[in-house]
Amino acid sequence: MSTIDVARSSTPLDVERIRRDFPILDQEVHGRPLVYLDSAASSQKPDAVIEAVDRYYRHDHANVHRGVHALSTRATDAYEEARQLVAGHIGAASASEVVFVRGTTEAINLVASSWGPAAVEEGDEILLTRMEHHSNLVPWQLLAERTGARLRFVDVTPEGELALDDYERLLGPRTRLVGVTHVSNTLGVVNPVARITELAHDAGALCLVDGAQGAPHLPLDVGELGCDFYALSGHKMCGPTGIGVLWGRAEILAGMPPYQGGGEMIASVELERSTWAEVPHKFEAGTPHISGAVGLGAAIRYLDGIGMERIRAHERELTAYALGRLDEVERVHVYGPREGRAGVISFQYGDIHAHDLATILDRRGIAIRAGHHCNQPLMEHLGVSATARASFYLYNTREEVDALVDGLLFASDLFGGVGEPPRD
Ligand code: C6P
Repeated sequence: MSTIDVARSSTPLDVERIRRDFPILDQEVHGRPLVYLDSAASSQKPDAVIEAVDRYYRHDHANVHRGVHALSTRATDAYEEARQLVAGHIGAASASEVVFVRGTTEAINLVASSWGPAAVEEGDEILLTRMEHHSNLVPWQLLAERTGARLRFVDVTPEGELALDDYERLLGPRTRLVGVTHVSNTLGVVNPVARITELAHDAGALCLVDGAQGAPHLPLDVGELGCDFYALSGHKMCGPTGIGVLWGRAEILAGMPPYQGGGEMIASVELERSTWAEVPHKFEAGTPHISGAVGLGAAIRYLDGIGMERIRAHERELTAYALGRLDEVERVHVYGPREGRAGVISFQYGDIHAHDLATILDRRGIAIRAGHHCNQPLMEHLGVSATARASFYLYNTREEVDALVDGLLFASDLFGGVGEPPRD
């Protein structure tokens, strides 16, 4: 890194400038300025992404890898350039390790459906954690039903971190795969996936990382993490919906059978049998989401232009500020650790139901999420059915955190005070 790069990487974000890149943020909701605190569900999109998709459809659209005409060549180039951008952004050894899918959910289903039946036998174990999103639970339940494999679950500590001692205890000679979220979408905890992978490999298992909440917010290098698969969703990192990535180590992807059959994924087809294209095309049956990939490429250019270290630093600072402000409000109970967390804060506010709270805040223009966050087993572990959740991204400000806190106090007044939060 040059001195200029070092200085740049530590320069705080000019958030007011960044906010001007996101046209949707400049609006009123129920007569108040929008305060968007739901980026963990889906992030907003900068002009650069909206314009890239618009430009693609206005000038370059045709099907990819099929035509020799100019538009098809341009569309193919744009699609494959997006793959290169993703590869560079996540530290992949080669763009051919980047498979375009619909999102994290499809990426994990791909691995469970393709790698799973070929690699997992009755009595083998898939080791997951109690903080996994349903997307990193249900595909493995389906695999376990098909194969007779056993699912095991690493515990979560009372502080909301992964219990690494429990992890080491559960890893064993029958463990075939460890599936872990990089960042919990409820607890906000950033899991030590490099260490988790190292231990998985020592036990002879592969490691799949659910990066839905990691990739948008953390500098990423899959080589450094050492994992075998990394799944991410474009729509949570400033890109369009319906596009995401499965990254896999080349030799593992090469050994996996296709996930879906159809055009584009074949080398040759006879009536009774076919041979497969090379990775990644083997896993991209049918016409792909070309404009989505183009938009994701633009999102990555945008994020890299700002710098993931700076985005992470901004979110750290904002999260610390938000935790401090929430501490000032009596009867707020925050889930997850104080330190080393991402910009996701799940909480209870007294005995106000999370859905009521989210509705009251919405009337003040504040968007938070309420519910189980597709984390039902974790909710059960926490002893609640739902939490309220505020989540931040590069465009959020301290003033928005203040608006959230004011909104909580308003809700308390509305109810004539709040009772004790449910205890975990
Ligand atoms: N979490 C949330 O509000 P998809 O839907 O495929 O883009 O992402 C699924 C997914 C997988 N893993 C984690 C850790 C996630 O947080 C998500 C999506 C959203 O928390 C919607 S439930």
